[in-house]
Amino acid sequence: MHDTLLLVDIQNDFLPGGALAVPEGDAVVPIANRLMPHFSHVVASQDWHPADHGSFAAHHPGTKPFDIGELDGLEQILWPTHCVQHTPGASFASGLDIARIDHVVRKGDDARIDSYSAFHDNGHRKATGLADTLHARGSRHLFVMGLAADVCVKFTVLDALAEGFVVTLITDGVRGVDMTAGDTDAAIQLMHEAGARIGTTVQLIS
Ligand code: VGL
Ligand code: ZN
Repeated sequence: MHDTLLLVDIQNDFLPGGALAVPEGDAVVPIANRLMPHFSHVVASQDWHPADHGSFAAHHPGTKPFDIGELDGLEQILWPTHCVQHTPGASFASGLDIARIDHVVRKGDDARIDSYSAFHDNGHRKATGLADTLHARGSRHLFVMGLAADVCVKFTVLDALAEGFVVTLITDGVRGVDMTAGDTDAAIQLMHEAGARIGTTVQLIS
């Protein structure tokens, strides 16, 4: 058994057909299902925004999704309205075997604060509590996969390394938004340079 699998934002809105669809985002669902039985702990993050969340372009007159704007003094990519609390888009992907998830961390639930990382909001103002939960359980090695590689997975991995966890990025288990071509490859390179190990599903289950 491996230590802890961290599933980042595998939610309907990030799958094809969703409000903020990640190309091939649905490909990570069977990979997560295949991996979960091989881990002692499975933790999932969930992007969980109120309808009036300040990251939504709809709340910034004169802007459109993917423009750069501002939120509470921080530069903010303005996103399509996504992962609104209690809507189907915010639910875990329909095919995901959620019975195997033993802890869920919700983020982005304050309208004035966005949180890409599962550990901290973007301004590093407040911890989500995930690091404490994992430390309390004795988790030391996190295996990270999910969506989106170049947004929430990237910041989650960088924070996990900063929190002192050993981190393995499961490369076939991530897909990126690629707002600019090459963003996903650059994100994987950055995570690796920051100290993340690189692994694949086949390596982990054989
Ligand atoms: C995400 C953009 C906005 C993600 C969340 O899960 O990668 N991306 N909110
Ligand atoms: Zn979001």
